Amino acid sequence: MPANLTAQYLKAEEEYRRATTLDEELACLHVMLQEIPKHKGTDHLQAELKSKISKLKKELAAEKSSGKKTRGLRIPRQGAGVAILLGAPNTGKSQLVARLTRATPEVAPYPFTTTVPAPAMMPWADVNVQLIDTPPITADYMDSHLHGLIRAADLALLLVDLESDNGVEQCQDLLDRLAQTKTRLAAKSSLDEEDVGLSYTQTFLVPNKIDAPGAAERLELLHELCPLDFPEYVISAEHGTGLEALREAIYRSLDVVRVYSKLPSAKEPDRERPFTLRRGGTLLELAGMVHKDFLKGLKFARVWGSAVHDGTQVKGDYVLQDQDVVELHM
Ligand SMILES: Nc1nc2c(ncn2[C@@H]2O[C@H](COP(=O)(O)OP(=O)(O)OP(=O)(O)O)[C@@H](O)[C@H]2O)c(=O)[nH]1
Ligand SMILES: [Mg+2]
Repeated sequence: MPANLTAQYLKAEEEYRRATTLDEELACLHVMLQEIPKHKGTDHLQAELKSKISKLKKELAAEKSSGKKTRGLRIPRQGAGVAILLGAPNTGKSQLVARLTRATPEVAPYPFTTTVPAPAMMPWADVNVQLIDTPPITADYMDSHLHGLIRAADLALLLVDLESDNGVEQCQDLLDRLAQTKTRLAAKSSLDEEDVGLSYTQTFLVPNKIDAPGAAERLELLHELCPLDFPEYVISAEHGTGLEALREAIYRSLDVVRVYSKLPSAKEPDRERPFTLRRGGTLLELAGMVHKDFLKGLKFARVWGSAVHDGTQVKGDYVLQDQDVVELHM
């Protein structure tokens, strides 16, 4: 039965997916439990939420008493959003990170070169997107930190090796491996309506090494043997083919808007460092990002942008548009 979840519930659910601390997770779960429509169709989900909350509370208590983090690696979110690279050994994950960012991860023709997940920043126009390079996933190996990182990512890039005859099989192995867990890949991000532990992360299929002999035939084979409904970006990380289209698509997938803040005394906004908000984000959310005092004391803002006349006064519920210039007033 469809649960008819409210907008507030879905927002909390999205924040839950992105939470980077146990406290944040707990706060989101509380909102979800409060917001969930209370009827028969959601009994199961309500019970799930309650058991998650009690588990988290125990975990938090354990952290406090031991002074140690119980969860593994958490990479702090930076930039407009996070894309995690996934793939079998040698698919070119590190090569792609090296191409799209200034990072210099080790790239080598043998498997298991990368041993720990590592973040790097990918520039796009005037913003940055965090990319996470990862150790490979095989039929019998998956780094235990990856579940949390995949779940918290806005996007996964699933790389496939078009140079190797095993590329398609290895891709299938990876998907099978994830299918045994509660961290899965999908065309769109969501949490399962029945089981809040089960999360789906929006994924692009990224067949790599299209420059290699026989790559086009292997790509066809991939489509035949492993049909996926993910958007596809065929690339050569080494030669640079398709990388700018991929870079742009990664940014677009985040569905954020850029907003430039301006001091009332200044003629021009700070163009160097836009704030990024999820599309649909309001002035009040921006105010909270700029400073918590603005969140409390915001009277109005003046906006220069595509949706309003220059300098229009708006209130906290104004929905920000890409490239708006905003002058906050307390
Ligand atoms: N021909 C070709 N080779 C590539 C391409 N991208 C990467 N390679 C080569 O593939 C090999 C593996 O690249 P890596 O970037 O180390 O692969 P990885 O997925 O990070 O590997 P692990 O860290 O072991 O999981 C290296 O020898 C790269 O030079 C490409 O577009 N074309
Ligand atoms: Mg690597």
